[in-house]
Amino acid sequence: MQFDLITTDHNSRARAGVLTTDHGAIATPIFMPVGTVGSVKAVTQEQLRSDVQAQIILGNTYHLYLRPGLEVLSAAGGLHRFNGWDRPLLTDSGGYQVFSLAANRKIKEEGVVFQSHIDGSRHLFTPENVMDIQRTIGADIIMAFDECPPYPSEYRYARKSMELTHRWLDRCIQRMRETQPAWGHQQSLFPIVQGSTFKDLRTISATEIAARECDGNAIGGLSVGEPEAEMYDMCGLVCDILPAHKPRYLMGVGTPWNILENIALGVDMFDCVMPTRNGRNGMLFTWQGVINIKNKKWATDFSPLDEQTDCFASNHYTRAYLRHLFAAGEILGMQLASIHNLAFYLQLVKAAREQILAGNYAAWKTTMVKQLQTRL
Ligand code: PRF
Repeated sequence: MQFDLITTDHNSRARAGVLTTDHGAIATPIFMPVGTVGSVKAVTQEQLRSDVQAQIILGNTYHLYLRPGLEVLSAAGGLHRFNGWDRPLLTDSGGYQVFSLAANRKIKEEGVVFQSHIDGSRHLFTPENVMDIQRTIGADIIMAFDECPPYPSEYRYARKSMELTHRWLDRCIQRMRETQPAWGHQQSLFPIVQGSTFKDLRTISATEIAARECDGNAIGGLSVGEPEAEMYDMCGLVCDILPAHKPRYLMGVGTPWNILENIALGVDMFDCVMPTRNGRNGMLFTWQGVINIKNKKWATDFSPLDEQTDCFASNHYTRAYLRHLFAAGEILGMQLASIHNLAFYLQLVKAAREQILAGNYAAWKTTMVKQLQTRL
């Protein structure tokens, strides 16, 4: 994997770059649609490719391991072959889902024992078997096994948890050295900075993570309920420590304005379920602000979903029609809202990149952050 920095903004820490994997290149900053079980909910691969113009999508180790399971994924030849996505893929390690979804989880030095949220069956995740599982799934970028402490966390707990995440990281790195990619293409391991909302812990964690000299680095444990200002403080502090010549990935963030603010702090990669999950609930993100399409006020609004988002959904359907689909409980409503929101997110980061290249990012961001939060 290779990362080429093209420009760093003069008035912020925003960067434009190109990340190259064996499945193709990714222009950064980038947003990665989430395909938890190997499917971006309600959106086909063709729509992702040509309409949304996704460059990389995410899968989850936790979900894929439980269903369809390694036997099927292995027989398929990895996730790329199984779901037909031939562009770059990233898998999260399960070090977050296991804490948010699984029942009766017990954290030990060895790893985490948990019960499946699907059938209650008992499993053990360790740094080693999570690397092995991600080898089998075959994503281009794979994540270290970490613990994401809840917000708020006590200082002592956050420190112990961070130290455990660092020890687990070294076991992940060791396992990667001992094993080979299963499907012929390279896989890069990204370690994850933790440390909750404590500046000294974030400093220690970012320094430790930077010292491992992996191909890229991630920031975890944010956007878990803390105030936005605290997320930006932590993210800025960590970005200033992580090496400039490696990509930085902020996990599970966020709203359109969160993304623009964190790009200004030096983040290159984002993922979030928000455009798809909120889309399925009737929330549309547009260049003018946020819309609840179920609202009566859209009943006879025959304008496009968003004049400024170029995608099949926005170009061919009106707000009034989409509201009707939601009111009638039609499945097409969820599909169109998901496609529109994802296309908007991808066009937003593309515009951010163009502004960085033009040297105008900081001023543009200030205007956009305000506009995007408008409730229409
Ligand atoms: N760790 C992992 N995945 C994540 C997170 C984390 O801390 C977050 C936190 N926002 C989202 N996804 N492994």
